[in-house]
Amino acid sequence: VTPGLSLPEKTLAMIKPDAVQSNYTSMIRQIIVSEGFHILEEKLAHLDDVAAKSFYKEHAERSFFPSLIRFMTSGPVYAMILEREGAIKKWRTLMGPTDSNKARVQAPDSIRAKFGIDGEKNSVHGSDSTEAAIREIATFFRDFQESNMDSSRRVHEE
Ligand code: RTP
Ligand code: MG
Repeated sequence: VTPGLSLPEKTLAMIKPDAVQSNYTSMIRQIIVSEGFHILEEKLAHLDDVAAKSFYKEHAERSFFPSLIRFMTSGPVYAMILEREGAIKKWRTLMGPTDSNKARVQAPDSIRAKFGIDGEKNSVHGSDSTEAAIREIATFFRDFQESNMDSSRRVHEE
């Protein structure tokens, strides 16, 4: 490992329907940029039932799943591909704990503390692994190739 050389990483960030509806998109976007993330792609989208169920399929058996799907299809979302060193973990830290009320106690500077409503309507989503980031980026940005995910691989392929 070369000291000081850190590879950029990509993650999928999404502003959820509660925050888009409340016109928080540009404020959240500004925080993301000021925290050193580059926004490579961004778009407004409206998930239908099939897309929302597929996106959160890991939670299909949970009691909150039907409510989560109703919420996630209730209005437009704003999806972004973020890039920076350690993007996956750093974006989840900036989001804060899942429950917005817990976030206001444990991480008052986090986005969920500032913009979330409760344990479901929590303003933002972030991929939780490299595999999830690849899958979730492909959900919103079909043209974005998997080979672009890892810049070290890209360098070797060129
Ligand atoms: P996300 O996937 O949206 O980034 O959130 P997360 O990793 O922090 O939380 P996760 O456990 O993956 O839950 C996904 C989303 O489901 C809703 N949820 N509701 N009512 C509840 O108990 C409950 N628990 C989770 C939230 O919208 C959460 O972000
Ligand atoms: Mg999650």
